[in-house]
Amino acid sequence: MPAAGHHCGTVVLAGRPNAGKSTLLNALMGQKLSIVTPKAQTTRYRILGVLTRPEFQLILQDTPGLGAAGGRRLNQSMKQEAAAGIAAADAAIMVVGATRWSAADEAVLLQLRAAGYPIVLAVNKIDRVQPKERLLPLLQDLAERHPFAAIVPVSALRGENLERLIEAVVQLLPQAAPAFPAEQVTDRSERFLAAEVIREKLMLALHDEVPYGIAVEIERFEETLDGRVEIDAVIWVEREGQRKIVIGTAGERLKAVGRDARLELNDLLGRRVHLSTWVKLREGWTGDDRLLRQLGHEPP
Ligand SMILES: Nc1nc2c(ncn2[C@@H]2O[C@H](COP(=O)(O)OP(=O)(O)OP(=O)(O)O)[C@@H](O)[C@H]2O)c(=O)[nH]1
Ligand SMILES: [Mg+2]
Repeated sequence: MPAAGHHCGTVVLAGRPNAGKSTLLNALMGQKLSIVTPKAQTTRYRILGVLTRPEFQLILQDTPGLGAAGGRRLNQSMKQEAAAGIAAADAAIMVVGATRWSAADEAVLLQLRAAGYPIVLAVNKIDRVQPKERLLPLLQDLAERHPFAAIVPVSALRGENLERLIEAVVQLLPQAAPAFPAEQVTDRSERFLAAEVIREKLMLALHDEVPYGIAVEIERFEETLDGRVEIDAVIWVEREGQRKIVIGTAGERLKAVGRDARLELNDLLGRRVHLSTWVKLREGWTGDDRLLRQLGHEPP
């Protein structure tokens, strides 16, 4: 296909933890690809969403939140994932909350500026601002911080103003032929998405430090002849105490997590899912490069 008039390029979604990057990716795509929880540092991996329309192919890259504290190898790997996502892009959507500019936002902007490409600022969670006039002073303040290519107030949660955001970024993309087949929506496998859905349900069910000490690994992902999918998942925990918490009294918590995950996977995969889970202890895995690599991380 000739590239004339057709735009294609990669736009990284970058921002501090919890700004709403993954919610925005899913909303722009019109389907859930990246997991979302109210807890900071939910996203650990980069994930692409490929939005294809006749005039453009917008390759969106979700990244882990930037500026999280902590020197553990897992955190370093997340930071590296975000940096690699920023390096590989043609432009950025910087996601901030519609409250106030923080030191963490400033750090993200510095990192994006160094990339040297245009930045569109998505001011997210505007559904929380009432009355709407209260946004104006914030938008003025934001406009003075950087010559953003555009500043677009949005609500990823409610799907507000997303077409304007798409228009603003598509303009910035190079003229090029599509990089992905039109029917491809992500670079990630069903196996990866399944592990992430299970991790999301775990993170939602767990509190304090526990969500940060768990990881999910799919050991078996098999389609049966009658069209079901059988999934064996290992839930890694860092400490013996975490195993007990994940399993819960009489196994109740793990059972509920498994049910929630299975229901969502039925929809996601469009097939009946049979899910088996095992909770296993690997002391200090968040600092163990070998297990991190096994889990698809790339510790620096
Ligand atoms: N009210 C409101 N909440 C939102 C909006 N967008 C996201 N959220 C909520 O903000 C929380 C964090 O959303 P995520 O999409 O996981 O944020 P993230 O930036 O991907 O976070 P990390 O992956 O941890 O860096 C979730 O509870 C979302 O439901 C929005 O437009 N309005
Ligand atoms: Mg996220």
